[in-house]
Amino acid sequence: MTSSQPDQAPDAPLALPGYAHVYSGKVRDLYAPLDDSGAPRDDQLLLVASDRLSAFDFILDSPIPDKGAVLTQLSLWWFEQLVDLVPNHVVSTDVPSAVAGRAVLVNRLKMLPVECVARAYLTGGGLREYVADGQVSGVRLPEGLVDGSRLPEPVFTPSTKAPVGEHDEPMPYADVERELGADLAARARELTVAILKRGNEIAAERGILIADTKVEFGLEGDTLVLADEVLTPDSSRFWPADQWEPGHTQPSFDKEFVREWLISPASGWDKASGEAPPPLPDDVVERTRAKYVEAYERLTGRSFSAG
Ligand code: Q0N
Repeated sequence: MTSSQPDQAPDAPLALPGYAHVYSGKVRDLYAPLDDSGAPRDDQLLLVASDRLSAFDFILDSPIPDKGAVLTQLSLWWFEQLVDLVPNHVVSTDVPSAVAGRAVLVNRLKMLPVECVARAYLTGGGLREYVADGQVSGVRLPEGLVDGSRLPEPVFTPSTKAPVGEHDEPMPYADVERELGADLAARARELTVAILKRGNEIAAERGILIADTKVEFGLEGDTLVLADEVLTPDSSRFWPADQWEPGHTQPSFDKEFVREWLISPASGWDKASGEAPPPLPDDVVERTRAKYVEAYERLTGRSFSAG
């Protein structure tokens, strides 16, 4: 039995012949391909998306079948839609059969020590900053905005990269410039905002709003390269466009049923208790799986088939 703790790393990683496990995050695992002598290569990584789901800062005990594959395929599709804006780290989708569909071989980059976030709509931490002082990440915003309001322009709101189990903290843009230099900081900001704008142009036609997104960049020489996953429900807030109504918390496209059940009396769980949430009922798992598939199919216009 898994013991869920807030944002705890998962149990023993999958053994993949020909690869060495190097790191496990909340929902993704990294491996290094082994060379002919059995040594880990230093130029590539295998990025494996799991079926794990986080809610209320817990990794739930119930995996969502195919979530890792759906998000991997969605990310690959977005990389193609963005390739005229930014190069990406993808090398190949020829991966071990044990992780087929949910893993990507990528170029190993020198990762920027900054979480690059852009917000098109106001909610979460951005809303808290706005309520406190009328600005978000140093950008003054109009008066009268509420939870869910669309911003006049997307805003770059970088954050620190916190270790697993801790929360990312907002990072003043001046600190980003100190870390990266003014030139690289400006390029990362422009690209992050451009990715969110392009994402929303495409998603809007398909009934989804992307409230905000977090992207990760690495360097290949002097070139900024888009890494990790991009514009997925794990890295972004997806909202159903037809239910968008500023003034209250918007329903999450993917996690609505999970959150609704966990806070309902049926779960018997108290969010404030510090206890691990209980396993999800099968129908909540199935309806959540269906939301990931729906997001993929609406956005890409392709049908998702597992395996
Ligand atoms: C990458 N992480 C680990 C340390 C671990 N293309 C890439 N090249 C190099 N590194 C990475 C990628 C990608 N994608 C490394 N995640 C992605 C995450 N960090 C988190 C903080 O602690």
